[in-house]
Formats: sequence, C-alpha cells, structure tokens
Amino acid sequence: MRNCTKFYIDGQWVDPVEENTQPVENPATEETIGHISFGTKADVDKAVAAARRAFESFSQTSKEERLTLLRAIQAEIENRKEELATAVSDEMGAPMSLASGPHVGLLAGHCQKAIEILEGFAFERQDGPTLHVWEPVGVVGMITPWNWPLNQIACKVFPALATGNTMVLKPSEIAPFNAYIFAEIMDAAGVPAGVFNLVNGDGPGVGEAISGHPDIDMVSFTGSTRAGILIAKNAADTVKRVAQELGGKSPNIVLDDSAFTQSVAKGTVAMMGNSGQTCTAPSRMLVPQGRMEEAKAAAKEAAEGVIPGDPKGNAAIGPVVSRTQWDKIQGLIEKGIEEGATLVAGGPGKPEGLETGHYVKPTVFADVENDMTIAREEIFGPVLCILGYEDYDDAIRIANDTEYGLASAITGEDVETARKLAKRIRAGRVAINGGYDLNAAFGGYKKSGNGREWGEWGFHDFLEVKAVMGHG
Ligand code: TXE
Repeated sequence: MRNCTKFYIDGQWVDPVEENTQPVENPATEETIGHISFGTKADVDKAVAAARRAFESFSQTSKEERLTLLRAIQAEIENRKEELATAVSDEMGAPMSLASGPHVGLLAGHCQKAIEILEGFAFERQDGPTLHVWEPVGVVGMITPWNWPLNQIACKVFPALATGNTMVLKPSEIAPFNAYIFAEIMDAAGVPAGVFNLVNGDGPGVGEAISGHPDIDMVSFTGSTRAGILIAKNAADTVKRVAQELGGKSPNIVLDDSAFTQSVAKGTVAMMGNSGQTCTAPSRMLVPQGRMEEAKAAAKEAAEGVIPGDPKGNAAIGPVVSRTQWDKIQGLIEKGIEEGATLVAGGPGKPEGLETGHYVKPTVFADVENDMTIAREEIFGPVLCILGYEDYDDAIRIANDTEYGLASAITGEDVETARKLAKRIRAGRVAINGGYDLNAAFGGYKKSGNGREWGEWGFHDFLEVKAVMGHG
C-alpha cells in the first residue's frame, strides 16, 4: 500500500493544511493500492508563495547551472525507472512492457531533449537596433492528466525548468504515484527549494485554485476540452497565459496506393495502444469507399489479435483507467450500434474471463458516417471507426470535419501526394507512414488547444520576449 499523503512544497514534504485522504485504485484489480491527500486553496497558496520566492533567484541562474540540474535529474530518473514503470502500470493499467518502454521512455527522452536544446538555445538575439531577450514567464501552474502521466509532466516541467521558471504541479488524482516519485527525483537531484512544488487534489479543489491564482503567471494544462474551457475561463480575470493540450479525433487517411492490408492492420493496432487512451490516437480511419470490405476484414483480424489482459502479464493492452471511463466508452459503443455503424470486432461488455477490472473489448466500427456520435466524440478507449471516402478532396473534407485538430496520419507509397494532402489538414501534426520525433512540435488547432509542446517549441511556451531598444 502506497501512502503518499504529503505534498512537496518549498523543498520539504509537508502535511496538507486540512486532512482529506483519498484512495487510489488499480484499474486491473479494482483494489485500493494506496492513498493521497486532496489539497485545498490554502495548500496552493503555500506552494505558490514558495515558487514566487524561488523565482527571484532561479530566474537569474545561468544556462550552465540549469544544465547541471537537468543532468542530475536525468541520472535520478535512470535510478528510479523500474519504480516509475510499476507505479504507472499499477495506477493506470498500462502493461508493464508499455509502462517501462514508452511511458518511462518519454520521460527520459524529453529530459535528454531539454538538455540538448538548452545547450544550443540563445536567450538573446540582436535584431538591427533592437536586442530581443527571452525571459521566463514566472510561476507556472501545471495540471496534468492520467493517460500518459509521465510524458505530460515531462513536457511541462523540463522546458519550464530549462528556461528558468518555477512551478506548482497538480497531477491527475487518478494516477498520482508516478508524480510523487517524480517529486522525489527532483528533490534527490538537488532542485532548489521552491522551484518545483507538488500539490495533489482534484480539479474543483486544487485545479481551480491554480487556474484562478493571482500570483501564478501561466497555466499549462493537458486534459479534456471540458476542463480546458473551465480553466481558461477561470484564468481570464488574472490575464495569465493559458497553454492547453486537449482532446482529439484524429483522422488516419489510408491512400489507395498503400500496402492496404498492412496499413489498415497497423492503424488498427495503433488505435488500440494504451487502451485507446491517447490524445493523438488515430480514431477515424479513412479508406477508399470501394475498399471498405477489405478494410473490414483486415481491421477485424488485427483487432482480434490485440488481446487485453493483466498488465503484469503479456497482454497487449490493459484495462481503461476507471469505471467512469469504462461507462463512457460502453455508452459510445452502444450509441454506434444504435446509429447504424457496422460492428466488425469487439462490442459492448467485458472481454471473456476479465470480469474484474475495467477491461474493454478492442472494437472496430465500419461504414461509419462522419456525423455519427462515435465519429465526433473522443471515445478515449480501444474503439476504431472506419469511414469511406470517394476521392482526395472528400478525404480532406472528412478529415477536417471535426471540432478537433490535434493529430492526423496519412499512409501511402507516394510521399509527394501525402505531403500535399498533409498541408490541407487542419491539425497540429500529420504523421506520414508513422513518423515520430521528439523535436517535432506537439499541439492542437481548433478545440484541441493552443501552444506547442515538445522540443524547442516547448521552450517558447514558457518564455516571454522582451525588446530592448535604443541602446545603439
Ligand atoms: O480528464 P480531465 P478526465 C479526455 C478524454 C477523456 C476525458 C475525461 O476524452 O475521456 O478527457 O478524462 C484536472 N479546473 N482526456 O475527466 O477532467 C484533473 O484533476 C482545473 C484527454 O480524467 O480533463 C486532472 O488533473 N483542473 C486528455 C486533469 O484536469 C481540472 C487526457 C485532467 O482531467 C478541472 C485525459 C478544473 N475545473 C483526458 N477539472 C489528453 N488531451 O490527452 C479537471 N481538472
């Protein structure tokens, strides 16, 4: 049983101002695996005061001092990799291979990238008569979700630290233990008191205290569009910067010239990864209308090969994170059937033999129309929708006919055609035949958010630009 009821404020592990202990569940066993405290505005006030004090000196540190810190953090991550993976697997249900692979790998990878970028980053540039200076925004409130918890912490904490900001992190109350270990890593690495603070709690309690706080200069949020809107509204009175990475309903356009069966299979398996709980998941597969039957057969075979099961065993996917998410997904699967999509694989209910745990059958719907609920709402479960298109223009029309614009994919042999189509998609990312790069900008158009994380782009999210003129 993990008891992580303290908060990390001003370099100390402290008790919450008011006691409010809450259980944390393992979604595979439905058992309580530990406890955290839910904080209040009073705890946030303490953390913000510490971060504000620390900002005075931390904002003046040299690039070399911050590089030394990032390298120390990197070494501590290395020491705690197994514990981090176990925490992620226990609290959000990721199979151990996924947890110790991509989940922890992204944390370590973003730390390494932050070091590389900081090494070459210029905080000043002379532009004719004007000197442009990049300075830290100040105290940053960070609110993160549970689906790729370490990645989301990494995308915020490392660039913010590299650029001289101080911060208060509120991780998801559903998957908080990995963040607790992360705070221990920051402590062990010698991050100065007050630079990094951790306060646990829920959205209405700690989240709102952060977004509305008059002494926080910026909120960096990843989560649902619903919460993102509430955060932006609550932040408006203080005119703080709000960076949001929200939901998605990403198209994956499979072109006629692709190795069709393999492309459909690959897209199907990609949708199911992390139990479909990825904001960039390729949830709408667009195939040439004349090849719908072929696509159905390939997707069915691929989906049936994705075996859900115990995250501690060899299963391809674990459960989804909570009963609430399971209920939401089931409701949408029922809705898909009701609205007339063809159920090709999976369907409602739990997979055979997995009655305990929030397991979902890898599900594929075909003959989906883009105005159906399953094509419009982010399902956030292992559920793929296959839609038919007539020609390229039709494919682009369908791809862009969504309120989201986070990611997209194009699969095809002719890269020139794929590139031309990529430019017509209104989304922050287009992966042609599965491209992947930790330096690539990550962020959304439309209701998928604003701002850009990852690589050098992530640094700019946490920087102000000052123009110093008239000194020539
Ligand atoms: O997310 P929430 P939930 C989407 C996905 C999923 C749905 C619900 O569609 O089905 O969101 O997930 C904090 N003020 N994504 O409910 O509520 C909350 O405590 C301030 C997409 O778990 O957005 C947590 O720390 N903070 C997504 C964080 O917001 C608030 C990842 C995320 O929780 C708040 C996760 C408030 N009013 C879910 N309300 C992605 N973009 O990857 C909640 N929070």
